[in-house]
Amino acid sequence: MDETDQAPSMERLRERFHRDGFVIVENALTNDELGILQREVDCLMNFLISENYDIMKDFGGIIEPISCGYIDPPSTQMYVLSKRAYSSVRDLVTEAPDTVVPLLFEKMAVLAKNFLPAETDDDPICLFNEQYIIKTPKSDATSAFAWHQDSEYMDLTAQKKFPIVSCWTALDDVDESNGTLIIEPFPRPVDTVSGIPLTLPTSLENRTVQLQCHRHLATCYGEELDKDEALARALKTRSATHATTEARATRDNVEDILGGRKKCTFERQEPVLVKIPAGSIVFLSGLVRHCSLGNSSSKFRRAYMPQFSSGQVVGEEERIVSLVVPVDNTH
Ligand SMILES: O=C(O)CCC(=O)C(=O)O
Ligand SMILES: [Fe+2]
Repeated sequence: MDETDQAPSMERLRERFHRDGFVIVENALTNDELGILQREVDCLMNFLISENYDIMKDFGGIIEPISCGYIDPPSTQMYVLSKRAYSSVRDLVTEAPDTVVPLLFEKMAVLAKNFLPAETDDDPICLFNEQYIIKTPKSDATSAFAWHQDSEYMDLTAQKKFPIVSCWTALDDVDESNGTLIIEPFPRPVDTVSGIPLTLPTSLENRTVQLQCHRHLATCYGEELDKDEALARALKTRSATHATTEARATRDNVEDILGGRKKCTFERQEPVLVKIPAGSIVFLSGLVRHCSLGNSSSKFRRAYMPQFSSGQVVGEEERIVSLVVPVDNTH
């Protein structure tokens, strides 16, 4: 059966994630799960609007459930460190049965784990950040994001040590009219002699190897494309899939590719416009280059984006960058 007829296997998704720096899982959430997130973000937005905030001007469209002002500031900082504490503070925002907690820790974290190195006692998978990203209607002038990599939000020390995965979750159907993402996949290594694309291992178990690999691919990016041009090119290649090159690809030793022992060139890939239904998730490596468009439609565009890290992210002088909440139950 052709891959287009069935959902790709997790192995295939992992392979694509490490090759391209991102992967899209359409309709990853059930309608119930989607409803929980939509109701929570609507509640937070309504609160901010009732307090006369301008979501774009005052918040840049970013709403953090715990710190946006909807609940009183937590009395201790324990929630930054512990799942139990995080869950109880989080449940003050939206109470059972509408709680986001199981969706966050049991569904999103479990999916995200597939794209991070296996956890160890020293390096548990952690919730690193959690936010909604809102684009108000007709906000095209203010709601676009420039090209960036999500790991840029961490200091350099942290960037070099901790792989992160952003789970960008569409809470509305998204396309070029309402502020979707444009992603430039990692440049792809191609054997200089045979012209055959090389594939990297599907699971880069070790934190250092995964980070080295993604960082190396990201250093091969060319100049940032002009956004209009990126959109035009993405629209042109939208229907094309990577299936043809996938079929010919050979698996190669990642150390040989990264260490320059395997003679390969890195080919620039066409930008990808994300056009997906609400409830779909784009898993983004912290190193993949992406930007987003403004919302020129007459409706809100809502997205939810928890981010997970391999290890507890600390930067210079061991300072905690954001959250360091281990997602499993033993912590
Ligand atoms: O939702 C968007 O438009 C882009 C958000 C994004 O890339 C980010 O917050 O890092
Ligand atoms: Fe981003």
